Amino acid sequence: MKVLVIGGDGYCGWATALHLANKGYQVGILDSLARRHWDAKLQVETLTPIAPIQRRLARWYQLTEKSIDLFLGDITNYDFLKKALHQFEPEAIVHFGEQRSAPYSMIDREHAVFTQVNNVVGTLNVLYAIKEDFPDCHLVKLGTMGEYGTPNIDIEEGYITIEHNGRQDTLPYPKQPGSYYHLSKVHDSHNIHFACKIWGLRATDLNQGVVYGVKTEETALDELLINRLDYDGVFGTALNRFCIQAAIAHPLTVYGKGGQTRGFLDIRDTVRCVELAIANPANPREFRVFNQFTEQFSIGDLALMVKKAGVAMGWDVEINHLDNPRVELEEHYFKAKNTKLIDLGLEPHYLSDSLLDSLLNFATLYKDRVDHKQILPKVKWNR
Ligand code: NAD
Ligand code: USQ
Repeated sequence: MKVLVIGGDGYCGWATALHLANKGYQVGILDSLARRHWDAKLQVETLTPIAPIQRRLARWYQLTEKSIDLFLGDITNYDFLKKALHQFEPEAIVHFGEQRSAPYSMIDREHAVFTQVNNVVGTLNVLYAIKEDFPDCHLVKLGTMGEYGTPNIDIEEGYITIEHNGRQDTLPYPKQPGSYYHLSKVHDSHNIHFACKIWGLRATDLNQGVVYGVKTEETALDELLINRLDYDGVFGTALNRFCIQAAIAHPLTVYGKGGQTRGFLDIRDTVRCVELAIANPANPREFRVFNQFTEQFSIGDLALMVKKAGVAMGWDVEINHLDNPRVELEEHYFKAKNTKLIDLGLEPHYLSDSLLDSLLNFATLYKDRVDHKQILPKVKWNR
């Protein structure tokens, strides 16, 4: 089966493209390399030295003799997108290709507008291209658990059955996202749902939680295949940041009270979830939503777990509660369903002492590359 991975030079996309290629899928990567450019503009770098995409792919081919096609361009450019699709003729498209940082989207008006145009227009173009030329192609789109926000009731997988004035209906679950980035994902979900309804497209929205970890079976094969690992205050995410902070003896940066609770998953499960979604496609006209996370933790508890693992390695790990740069509930109810991917066969890697040890050891290997000035958060929600 031919699968096009949009955003295949990024953190989740690179690991997924190699995993699918390893599993025998014929894979193409489409990426604008915009993320490398945004990093350069912000003067931040991944902890790990990532090779240029062409070198990564050449090394992969040398090691495995499985070739991956490369399409360099931006999906907001419709002509480019159409040409790439005609060249590759995908049977499934995995769409990771968006601006994915909440802080980046909250820097100022320009970054908010850019994020929403890049994400919403890109996805709309993908929908139109599928509708016009590849109507049977299954779209697997990365959404986010943050689309739901933190409601005071259980979070369902995409839909909720409601009784109102004696009548009942099953409706999209209410959305209360916490940044202009998370809002862009809500807009995408609505657009994809609508396209499935009016044109009969088939799509799966993977509402993914926060991803942690760096090694997958394939990216660990060689240093040239190494994945990115972000630690800075804009693109770094909670657990990855805490492990790198511990490795350089920087106090862990818990924002506010630390009771913020989110769904989390190991990057080895990200690649497996996408594989499961592709292997079990949605039906025509179906807009399927899977909650893609394996465990939920509060940020404060994660910091304590990293501290414990660091102390066991003989390190001195401090936890700091910073003034929260975001506007979000710091203590709240959070209970989200995540059974659909398990029902399809996902066997989760749960966060364990051994994973934390390996992430801490990994961070130590590259700690000389850390720019300490990039650790503290600089973007505030309510400036
Ligand atoms: P990333 O920034 O590492 O990768 C995104 C890739 O998409 C980059 O290589 C970038 O160059 C490319 N891209 C962006 N806009 C593009 C465009 N218009 N045209 C072509 N390519 C474009 O991000 P990631 O962490 O790998 O996240 C991938 C997806 O998964 C995102 O949609 C994100 O919202 C979602 N997600 C990520 C996480 C996480 O913890 N990393 C959690 C939940 C959901
Ligand atoms: N947080 C801290 N300290 C830090 C970093 C974050 O306390 O140093 C807190 C944040 O305030 C927030 C929580 O940790 O309450 C998660 O923040 P994050 O930066 O790890 O993740 P988030 O901004 O939500 O975004 C990330 C990805 C995004 C994806 C999302 C999944 O960047 O692409 O959509 O995780 S979810 O959180 O489930 O919406």
